Amino acid sequence: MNGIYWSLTAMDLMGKLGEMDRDGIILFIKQCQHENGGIGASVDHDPHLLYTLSAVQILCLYDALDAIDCEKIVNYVKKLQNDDGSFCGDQWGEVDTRFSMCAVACLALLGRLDAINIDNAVNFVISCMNFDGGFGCRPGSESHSGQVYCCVGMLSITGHLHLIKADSLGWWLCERQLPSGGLNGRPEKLPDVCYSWWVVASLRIIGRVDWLDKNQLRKFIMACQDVETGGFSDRPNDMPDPFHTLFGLAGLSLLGESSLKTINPVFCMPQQVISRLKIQPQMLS
Ligand code: GRG
Ligand code: ZN
Repeated sequence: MNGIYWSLTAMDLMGKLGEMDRDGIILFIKQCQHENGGIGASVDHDPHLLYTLSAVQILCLYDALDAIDCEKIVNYVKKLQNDDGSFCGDQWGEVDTRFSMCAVACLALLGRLDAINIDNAVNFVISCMNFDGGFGCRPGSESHSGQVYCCVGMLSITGHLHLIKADSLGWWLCERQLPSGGLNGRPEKLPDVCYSWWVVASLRIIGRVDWLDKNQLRKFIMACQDVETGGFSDRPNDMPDPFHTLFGLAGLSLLGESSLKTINPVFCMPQQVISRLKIQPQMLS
């Protein structure tokens, strides 16, 4: 399910969504929905918030939310919220700020943020903020750019960005840029093209994207495109895959690439889809 979301969003950014099998994909999503409302990664796989969000995103790309039982999805998401405001990813109980983002993004796309306790959800995310302004997966966990994107995105959707230490976080995020121009996910790690999304989208949401050297980052992303297949890999000369292809293109779109549609930095979907749904996540300037 994630793979379909990554690939379709990449195609949509390039104006090629029409080349994909709309009916087959919608049928596949229907076959992945369970009685409890949740959606699995594939047919006969357990339901999980990660795939439920991807499925909702795909249906939004196709303007086809009416193809599935959305009220059941709302109930599934609602039941995964814990008393401390956090979310489990599924019935087996793992808690992570990724799931806070998945829950609120999913409900916002369905127009049903009223179904959960927003104050508790925000308090849990804020309890995962660290001294460096970054966020981890649970209280006390190390800051990681992927988790930063989830927490900043969640606070943007719920209108609570004023709770972020934007200057400290912006500084930590722009320190992710390495001499190659690429970005890493946390200190001392290798650059990876997908952080052109997790880091740059976070900086865009908090209004500090100009703190990066955009030309150098663009050069790094372009060097990750495979000349034979056209896909993007994590680093130059590695094998390309749909995940890094989406986040490479999405990063280029954030950097202002005119041959791509404009991407929404919170939902990682074309801005025209988010505008059609009349969703306006908060952004700092
Ligand atoms: C709407 C796009 C979108 C996503 C939904 C699930 C989710 C919300 C976001 C995932 C954010 C995340 C945790 C991204 C990081 C992915 C990644 C590259 C993990 C690898 O981590 P490490 O520590 O890799 O193994 P490094 O790069 O540190 O070596
Ligand atoms: Zn990566």
